[in-house]
Amino acid sequence: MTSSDWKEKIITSLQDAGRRKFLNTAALAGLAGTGLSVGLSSCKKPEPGAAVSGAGKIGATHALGSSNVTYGEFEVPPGQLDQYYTFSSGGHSGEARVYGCPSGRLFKRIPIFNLDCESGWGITNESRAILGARADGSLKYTTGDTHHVHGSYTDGTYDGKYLWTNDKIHSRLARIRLDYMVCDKIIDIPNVQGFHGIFPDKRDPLDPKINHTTRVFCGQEFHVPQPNDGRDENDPKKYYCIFTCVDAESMKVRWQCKVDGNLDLVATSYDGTLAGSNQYNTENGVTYEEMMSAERDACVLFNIARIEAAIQSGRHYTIGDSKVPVVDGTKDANKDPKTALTCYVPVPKNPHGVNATPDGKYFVCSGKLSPTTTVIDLGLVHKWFDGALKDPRDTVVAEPEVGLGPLHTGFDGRGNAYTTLFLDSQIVKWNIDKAIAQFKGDKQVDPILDRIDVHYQPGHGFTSMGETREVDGKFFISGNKFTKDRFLPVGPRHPDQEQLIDISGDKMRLIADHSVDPEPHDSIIVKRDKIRTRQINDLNEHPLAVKDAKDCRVERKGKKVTVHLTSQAPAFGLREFTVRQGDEVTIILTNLDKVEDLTHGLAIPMYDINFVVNPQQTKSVTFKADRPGVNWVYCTNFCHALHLEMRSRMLVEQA
Ligand code: K7E
Ligand code: CUA
Ligand code: CA
Repeated sequence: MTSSDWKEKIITSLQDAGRRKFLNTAALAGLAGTGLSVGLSSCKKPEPGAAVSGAGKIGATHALGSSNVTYGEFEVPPGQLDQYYTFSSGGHSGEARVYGCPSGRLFKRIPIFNLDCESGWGITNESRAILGARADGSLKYTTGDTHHVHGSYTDGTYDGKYLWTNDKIHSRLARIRLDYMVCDKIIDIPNVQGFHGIFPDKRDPLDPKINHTTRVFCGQEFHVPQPNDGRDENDPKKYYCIFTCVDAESMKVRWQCKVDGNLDLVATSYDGTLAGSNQYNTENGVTYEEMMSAERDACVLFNIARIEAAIQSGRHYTIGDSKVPVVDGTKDANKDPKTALTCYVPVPKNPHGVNATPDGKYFVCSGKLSPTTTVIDLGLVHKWFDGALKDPRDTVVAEPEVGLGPLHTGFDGRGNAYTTLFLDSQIVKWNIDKAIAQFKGDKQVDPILDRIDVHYQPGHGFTSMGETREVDGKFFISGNKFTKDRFLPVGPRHPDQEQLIDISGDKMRLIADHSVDPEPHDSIIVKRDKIRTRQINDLNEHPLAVKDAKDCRVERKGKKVTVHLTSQAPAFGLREFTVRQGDEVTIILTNLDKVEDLTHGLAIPMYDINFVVNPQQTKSVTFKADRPGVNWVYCTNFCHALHLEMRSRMLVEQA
């Protein structure tokens, strides 16, 4: 198909969807011209008199779009709990977030790659050890860009143990332990720039007894020379991308696989045998014009067992200083399907998003610059790897036209898929079997079942339990990138929005507008009974815990001073302590309170120290006492009727 054919197709679908003319004209201009301006200035204004948000009034019936929606049935009244957790990435805030679903209430922000003075993340020694320091003691990085959060699996569903998320900026993988909902590990992924897609495996392809996550796969979006040490800078044809496998438990990088083109999102099969990644830059372009020059890009599939066998047999190399074994997954090195490590399935055009259907059969890749989604049959992919199928393209079993700018797809477990349409500002519901029948030649069948407007420009879309075998088909959340008129204005920077859609019936129903901080990308909606948190820390988990108020003391070794301190409402274990100007002071604070939710804080004026300790938790900070004088060390977290009185004096003596 030539590029003018594509424009033709787009124009046709524009005419089909004539009611969004303004948007679509802008989109068309964007696609035909500069590309990057697509749809951005084209958000629809609501009809005069239409309810802008139906979420505010309990039980009231609002006209939302064309359908009458009663929000009351989804209201979570005071004192009631949500049915689901939504775990969300925080984009360039560098954090992750925990919401309730369907309420949309924000429960927690989990600091990861960012600094957070509420918890003391990036301030305490414990969090700094996780974040990683340079030789001079400063933090290695203080920014991050989290795009995707995914949970650990047992038996094809969430086991509530871990979440993983990526830092696209600095190519780091972070793990969150879900019992405390805190980040417990961050690692650097070597040889990689623009680490974007991420997905845990769902079982082991080699050992049938291992039915839980043991690997996390990571995709590289930006191609670079390898090693990236100044060589081949002006020769983009010699830039490559790398697919990385990390051990889920040890968080060590196990292996890497070099690929042609780039990697964007990542999906894994339910049987553990395959991982896949959509590629929008098979052109190896360095400008967006180059990156969108080909009619088709690809979804590359990784044969995990073969890659690990190749590593075992020593068919690998290393890059630069990195000791990680790398195998060659490029096309040239994998011409024979029977030994190939990778299979490149052609997919139109600059695809985005690859999602595994919960029946385990397919990967669905969204076309982005093509108005289509591509359904890849994983059984046929194995046939190709067996040598029984000649052309990788023969693994494609459907390619329905869904609308403009398809990005991500969620599933309901009833055979239907829900794809976000960035340019159309819609969610489209389509049936996978019908799409397959249509692709086979049945002209009577229309796979498109329903469309609903969202406000506006959705990116990620995901369903409740939708990435598990326990998919329940109740809710879809549309992660919208633009809001404009949907909320009270807060200045030029608008909040983003996650719109909640009821997908339990034939027709989708928009049931709530939830504002969210910029900029969530991906989320997962997890049944609440999958998550079992601990409400009190274990006093023994910190080796330096101050286990008794009687153990509070100041210890000096030369210029290094350690203050062993406890907190117990409404007092710190030491009412005052004295150090000398020039001392390097470490304060170790254990919260001896055992009452759930009885958190204390510790802040020191002029020393940039601020953190909290939860019941039975210990944290520490180290700083230089460089100015003489009185410093009121105070509790920052309202803990007691005498909270304001909960203070200690740090006396810094003149040197
Ligand atoms: Cu998951 Cu936003 Cu990084 Cu698609 S990406 S929208
Ligand atoms: Cu302790 Cu406020
Ligand atoms: Ca491309």
